[in-house]
Amino acid sequence: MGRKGIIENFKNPSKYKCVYEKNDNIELFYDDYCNWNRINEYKDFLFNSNLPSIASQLMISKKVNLFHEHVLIKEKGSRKKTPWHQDQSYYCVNGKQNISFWCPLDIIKKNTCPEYISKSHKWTKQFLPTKFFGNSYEKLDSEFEKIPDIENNKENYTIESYELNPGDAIAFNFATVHGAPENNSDNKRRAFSARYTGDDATYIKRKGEMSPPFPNLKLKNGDILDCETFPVILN
Ligand SMILES: O=C(O)CCC(=O)C(=O)O
Repeated sequence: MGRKGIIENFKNPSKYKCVYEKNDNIELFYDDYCNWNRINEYKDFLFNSNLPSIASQLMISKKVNLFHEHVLIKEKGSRKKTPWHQDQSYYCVNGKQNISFWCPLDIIKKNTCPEYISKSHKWTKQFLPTKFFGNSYEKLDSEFEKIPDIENNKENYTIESYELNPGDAIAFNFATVHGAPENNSDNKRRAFSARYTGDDATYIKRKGEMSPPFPNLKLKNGDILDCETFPVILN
């Protein structure tokens, strides 16, 4: 992944761009998603890099659908931690064959790297979505439970994080519980998250708020995902 796409993205962000932290009007932590169809560099990386084939191997899935991309930027001086959360409860996807690749565009030291609770995707727990900042989501799904206070009880969990270079990636399941520290480095911390689903993925309309919302989807609960929004890349 190059940096050109990210520059193009934030020169002309989508309606989904969110700013979580500002200082003197300078944006420090912000994100955007679902722009692959208009940013050629994103599309090329998501479709034509070796990620779909790695996704197929790691998910043990013949089929690979693109789910979406998500770009998260913490500028130098960003002091916000990304709260502990589990992606799947925000997503309109059921199933276990799915994967996110967190791909940094900058050198990442351990104290700036996202943190993952080892094997938490096997807990078979579904946690209420956590808003990155501000109040919690208003419409809550009663099937989900509140996420425990991990930040203040880290000693109770096996937490993994890594030193990374641009070109490396962390692969994790949509059910993996994760968060990220503030940007403790002297550089930007830009990350491109590439998300794919596999053979067992089906559509689910969550009872609570979903992110991304995919407002134009025509799928019904239980449908396979294959459609223009979630194109099949490998089969
Ligand atoms: O980059 C971050 O701060 C959080 C990343 C994340 O939550 C994700 O990629 O799912």
